[in-house]
Amino acid sequence: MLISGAKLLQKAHKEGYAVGAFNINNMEMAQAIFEAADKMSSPIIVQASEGAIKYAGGTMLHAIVKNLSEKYPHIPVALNLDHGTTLESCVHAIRCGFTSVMIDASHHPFEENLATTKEVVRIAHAADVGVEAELGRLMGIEDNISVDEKSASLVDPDEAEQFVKASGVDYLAPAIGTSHGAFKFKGEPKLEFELLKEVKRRTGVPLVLHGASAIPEEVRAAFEGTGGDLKGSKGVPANFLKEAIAGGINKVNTDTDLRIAFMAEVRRVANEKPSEIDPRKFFIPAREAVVKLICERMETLGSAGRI
Ligand code: PH4
Ligand code: ZN
Repeated sequence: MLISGAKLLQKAHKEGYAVGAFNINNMEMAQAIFEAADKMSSPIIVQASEGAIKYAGGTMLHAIVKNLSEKYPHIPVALNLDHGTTLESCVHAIRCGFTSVMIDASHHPFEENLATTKEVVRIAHAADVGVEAELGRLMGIEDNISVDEKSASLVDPDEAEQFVKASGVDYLAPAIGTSHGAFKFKGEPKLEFELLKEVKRRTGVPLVLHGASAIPEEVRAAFEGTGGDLKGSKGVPANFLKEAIAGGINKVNTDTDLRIAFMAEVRRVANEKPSEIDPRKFFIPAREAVVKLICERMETLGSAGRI
């Protein structure tokens, strides 16, 4: 059932687990996410970025998710706009039928971020749509960055408390040292767990971890085994994900892991059968690899068996 992201995440927040928010650009990824949710009896968030909407269309992506939610009516699912950059982008997603929107105005000054987020909240709540906002900037914490640079990129708990109260946002993404993509850390992985706990204590809302792909060794090896190059890639280790959930994370954004798992299989088939021309011969094993990865991730997140 397609429900509001706020409702879905309130349950996770009360019961202390996290829901995986998996990105889609096409039908196969959406099918894999629902199939894994069905296998693991897990709620899910399916999300589409502005890039995904540009690629496939908001009404198309909504139609795919709506269709799958009718095929699997027992699965609670929210469809989220990931990193909406403007009010107009959020309104467009709401018009397309999304049940959650992220307004990412975190690169603007605090007051501007707050004013835009407030306006999105006003419109979204009237349509029973949940709202996510972000504070701080997503970037890995590297040993060689200055203290000033580091604190400028991380969430400030005072601001988080004030922001959540004043905006009425339903869930918040605090920057605690993660970044998007396959290259998250130069040295050892490091996240600011104490800061996370402080933000949770001060805001009392569900929190979101962006850039949460783990890049499991077997998935990276499968990709590199086909001649792919992910040298130096490093994700968020599974035990860090668990610690983050214990610290208050309830939504875990995962895109890169899905892309690597999917493309490793596409590459394998292309290598093994150079004359293969049927897209289904590539996409069926690719979809299965994504199902496997998501099932394992649902165990780590504690969302398995929560339906
Ligand atoms: N996201 C995914 C952003 C995808 O423009 P685009 O479609 O490439 O954007 O919000 C994440 O937080 C994913 O984190 P990950 O890279 O660690 O999977
Ligand atoms: Zn993100």
